[in-house]
Amino acid sequence: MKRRNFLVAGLGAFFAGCNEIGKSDWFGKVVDGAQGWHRGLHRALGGGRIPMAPEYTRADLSPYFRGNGSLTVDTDVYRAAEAEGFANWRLAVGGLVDNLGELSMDDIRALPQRTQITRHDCVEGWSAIGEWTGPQLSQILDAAGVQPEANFIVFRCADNLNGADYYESCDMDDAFHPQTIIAHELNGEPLPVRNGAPLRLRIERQLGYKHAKYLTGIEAVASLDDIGGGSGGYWEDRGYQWYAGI
Ligand SMILES: Nc1nc2c(c(=O)[nH]1)N[C@H]1C(S)=C(S)[C@@H](COP(=O)(O)O)O[C@H]1N2
Ligand SMILES: [Mo]
Repeated sequence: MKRRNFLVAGLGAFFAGCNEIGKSDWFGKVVDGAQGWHRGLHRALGGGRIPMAPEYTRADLSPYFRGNGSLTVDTDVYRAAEAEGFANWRLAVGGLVDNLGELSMDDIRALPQRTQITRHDCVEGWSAIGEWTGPQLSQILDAAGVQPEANFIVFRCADNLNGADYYESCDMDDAFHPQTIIAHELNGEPLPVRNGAPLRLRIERQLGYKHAKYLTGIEAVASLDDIGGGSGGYWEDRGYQWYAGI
């Protein structure tokens, strides 16, 4: 069965909207019209200020953003994808959503983009400041239509460490947080392989291991019990905290 590409329809509305009522009007309608989780989050926060991670300036950028953990993906599929510049990479969107689908790299780049300069803190004792660009995860989740039973978003990765697939997860507050983005650029360039090419999560209020690299899919789920080792992430299954707040 061919999966419906829900975002193409969404973007069609976007471009039609530009002609008819102007881009900002359309965007305003989408924001006003946010349903379900998105609206719930704003209600839960009382419409007040959302706690944000600090952002920095270009003068603060680390000269080199090192890689950590997996530095590439040791599979033929990944090597072939790298050889073609990740032109045919797909991000699957599934689980408890109304519109299952797959986003192409063009779909990801066609969404409204957010750029943020943030500090990455790894529990191994190093930090680096980088400029990340990509669509907010909330844009993708709103297009997908997260069902009310969903409590978490799971992030699937292409790499396998010592026999276990790397994965991560977060709650809906972080999933819909404005600084949670699916990054495809670091410092204005496509993501280097060591930093998770072609797509990686940035979830700025949490520690380094939450920032899943080599993303292949996102899934809305009710419970984390049946995923991986049941603790919500590769490192969590090995004893690290699930909520890794900075
Ligand atoms: N898929 C995947 N994501 C991952 C890792 C990994 O090994 N595989 N390592 C994590 C850890 S511990 C850190 S500190 C950051 C490192 O990101 P960087 O390689 O861009 O420095 O990625 C995180 N995300
Ligand atoms: Mo880390």
